[in-house]
Amino acid sequence: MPKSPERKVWSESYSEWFHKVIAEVPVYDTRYPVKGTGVWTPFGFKIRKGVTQIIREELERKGHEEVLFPLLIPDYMLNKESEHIKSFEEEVFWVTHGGTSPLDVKLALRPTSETAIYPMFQLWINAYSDLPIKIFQIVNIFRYETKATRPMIRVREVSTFKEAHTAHATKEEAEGQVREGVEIYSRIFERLRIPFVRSVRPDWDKFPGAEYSIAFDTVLSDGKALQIGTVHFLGQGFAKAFDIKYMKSDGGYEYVWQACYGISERVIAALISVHGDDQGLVLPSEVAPVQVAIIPIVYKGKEERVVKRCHEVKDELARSGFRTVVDDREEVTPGSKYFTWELRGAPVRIELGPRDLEAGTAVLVRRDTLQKTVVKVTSLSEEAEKLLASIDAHLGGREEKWMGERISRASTVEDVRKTLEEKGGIVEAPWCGSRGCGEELEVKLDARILGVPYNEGSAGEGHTCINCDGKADRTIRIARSY
Ligand code: P5A
Ligand code: ZN
Repeated sequence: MPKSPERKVWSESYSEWFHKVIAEVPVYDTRYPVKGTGVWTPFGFKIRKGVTQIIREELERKGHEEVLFPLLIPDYMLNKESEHIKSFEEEVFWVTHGGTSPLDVKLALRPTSETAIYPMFQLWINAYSDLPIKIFQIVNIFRYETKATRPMIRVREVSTFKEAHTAHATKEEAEGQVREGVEIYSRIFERLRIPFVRSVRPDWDKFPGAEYSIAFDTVLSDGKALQIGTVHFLGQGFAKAFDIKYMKSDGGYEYVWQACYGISERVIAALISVHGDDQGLVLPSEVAPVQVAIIPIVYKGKEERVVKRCHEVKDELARSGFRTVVDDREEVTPGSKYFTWELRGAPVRIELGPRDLEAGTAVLVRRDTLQKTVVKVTSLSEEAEKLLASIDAHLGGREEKWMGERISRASTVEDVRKTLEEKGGIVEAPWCGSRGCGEELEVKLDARILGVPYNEGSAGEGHTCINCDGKADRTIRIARSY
């Protein structure tokens, strides 16, 4: 069958594909007997580590410092900010006993850490010189999700929750921090070649306790949107609830201004989903646990000189900084080794046989298009380097284009419905801005309002709201979503 370099041949059964790939590689084992949890396998953990490494680098580059807070939050702390607790109440797991003795103070498993971290901010912040604070942690959190759970995408133990929390002297600075958070996340997704749109969530869907929330959404192969990260402006709400103040130069006190932003293993689910194909994982080079898989073309492990040469090539590539392995399993045919490394998403495969040894050549196969080239064995490092760069560029361009084709415009409710049904993705339409219209649209279309475009002009101007025919002053984004 000719291999298509285009994205997805499996869009009809995306969910099945996803479950199959994460089980077959394997990346993540869903058989652990607690609903909404899963196990990162050795290979899955390596992908996860590549992703968390990128997250750390991008946050640290902008002055965030890593910390580690306790998992347990006393009930009186969790309850301090009223909007926050109202919304999380039904999602909290509680620890009520130590052995057989009931605890005096019930302890929550953190559903997110505002209420764990901010009481400590209250202790750490006294003077203007204590600000700003910019910290993050990568931890597990627990949410008793009642919607259908899905591996990595909607779990009850989020095992890879990166949360950043900041405190500032002024509103301007905190809102500047929100913009920086958006830029940091954009960089992270760009490095992972995950396309996204950024929307200001509608008021009724913002993070509980926030003044506004900006969300990143991508579109998966089945046309449904997935929220892969959020940045929140918290204003002074938590600062007032937790009494976080600093002394100003005039001797008076001012509550701090705050921002927070979060990403989870959903990003890893998106990474797998947007790039993968019928052969399995396709990974950008930065996060591929193995970048170059070397396959000796020998049968029944014979031809020792070929295997030896493969190991020499491997050592050479490793010295040049590649993550590489020789698949020298005996009693496994080269064909099934190709299958293994395609499934695991190794960007480049090198095939080396007896004839290559004579000719001083090697065969290079790129994972994204499965195209083969023959190169001189002496220039393998340079060729592999070029190929990785070309694959990364191709993945970026391909996903960007695919996503671009799934952002449509519509001017009537019927248009929106038709687009959602026929090609899915995100539909933009003029909106009057009223909550009533937004909520009616969600019901009528069985879809979610993602919000208005972040940082773009108000393209809805001069049109009429698709729901009420009133004057539209903004664009609304609508999608079926996870
Ligand atoms: C921001 C960090 C917060 O919790 N507090 C600290 C803020 N925001 S959030 O929108 O509620 O979550 C951040 C991101 O985490 C992902 N996420 C999940 N991933 C998998 N399973 C879940 N049950 C789950 N819940 C949230 C989302 O990508 C979200 O944007
Ligand atoms: Zn309206």
